[in-house]
Amino acid sequence: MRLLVTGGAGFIGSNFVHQTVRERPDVEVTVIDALTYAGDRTSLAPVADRVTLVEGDITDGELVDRLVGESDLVVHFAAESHNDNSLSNPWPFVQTNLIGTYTLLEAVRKHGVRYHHISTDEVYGDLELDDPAKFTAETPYNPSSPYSSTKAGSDLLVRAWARSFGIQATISNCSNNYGPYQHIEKFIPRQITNLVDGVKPRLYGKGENVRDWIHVEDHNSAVWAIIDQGRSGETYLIGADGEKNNLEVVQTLLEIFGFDKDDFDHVKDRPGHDMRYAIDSSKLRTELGWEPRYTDFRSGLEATVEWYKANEAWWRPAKAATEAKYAAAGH
Ligand code: NAD
Ligand code: TDX
Repeated sequence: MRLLVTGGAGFIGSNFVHQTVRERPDVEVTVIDALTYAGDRTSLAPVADRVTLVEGDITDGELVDRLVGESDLVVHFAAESHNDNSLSNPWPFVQTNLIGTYTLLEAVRKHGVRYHHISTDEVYGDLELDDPAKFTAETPYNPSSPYSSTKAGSDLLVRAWARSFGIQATISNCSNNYGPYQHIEKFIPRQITNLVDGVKPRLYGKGENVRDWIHVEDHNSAVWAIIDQGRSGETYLIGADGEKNNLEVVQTLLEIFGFDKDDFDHVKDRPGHDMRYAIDSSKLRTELGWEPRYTDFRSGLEATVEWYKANEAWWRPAKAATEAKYAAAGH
């Protein structure tokens, strides 16, 4: 099978490529990635001999048409993915998340190629801390930020292309991922790399916001379950019952590093900050028999800390600029 992975040099996409190469020797992998600040070709170095990396933009219609035409399956990870960036400059989010997805869908339609769309739980907006309901595939869309609204728009394009043009497509909406190769602008790797540098973790607001954490390997095994057995036109929510508030996460990291559990700073909150995400993944579990393997958050986090300690060469070049960006925004 010839597989085209968009955004395969980013966090989740590179882990997906690693997992695919490891577990599916019959799959030929091509990656298209624009290698933005968030993409890093060295994230694919361990599998370089098994993967073709094309440096290119998913809004480039000619290139996308050619690569999709040479594939049997497209898995679309490429996106502008960071909420804070979308608040300072929404334009690249509109460009990549909406126009990029449209460009892929047109090529998929023309060539009759199977398509899987990677999306986020943030399209559903947020929940109250004490809300008994979790997000399901029936929850109405209610995104808060330029990031989540452009992801929501891209999901709706996929649904329309499936219904109106009959493309073979599935969508997955996953909760917050953690694990190796995540850019250090994101919450967990930012705090890990701060702690390595002896800098206190930075908590937005009071730290009461809840995220539903899932290890990236579990996200990607669910994506393969959907590709293998999912029904075309359907949406599957991916989550591993990993709800934690941000304060708990910071305190677990402080404990892992052997520091005092109150040794963190509160910083300016994110405007429009979603309070809580929580995923009901029963459809995926019941229909497709998927189960997460990383069910102990603390040990998953310990392994992630070890990875960042062992791979400083991977993240160090981006650290000063990332922190300068946060300092300018008051975070
Ligand atoms: P990331 O920012 O780490 O990686 C994105 C990749 O896309 C990078 O390699 C970047 O170079 C590439 N890219 C960006 N614009 C491009 C363009 N125009 N053309 C080609 N390549 C381009 O993101 P991530 O955290 O790995 O997220 C991957 C996908 O998963 C996204 O669609 C995101 O919305 C979704 N998602 C992420 C999470 C999470 O917790 N990180 C959770 C649920 C869903
Ligand atoms: O320094 C920080 N301090 C802090 O308290 C940072 C960077 C974040 N936070 C908070 C904000 C959020 O409540 O931590 C939480 C997680 O923040 P992010 O890592 O920025 O993730 P989030 O905004 O929840 O979005 C993530 O999950 C859904 C991904 O970035 C998205 O791509 C995905 O769709």
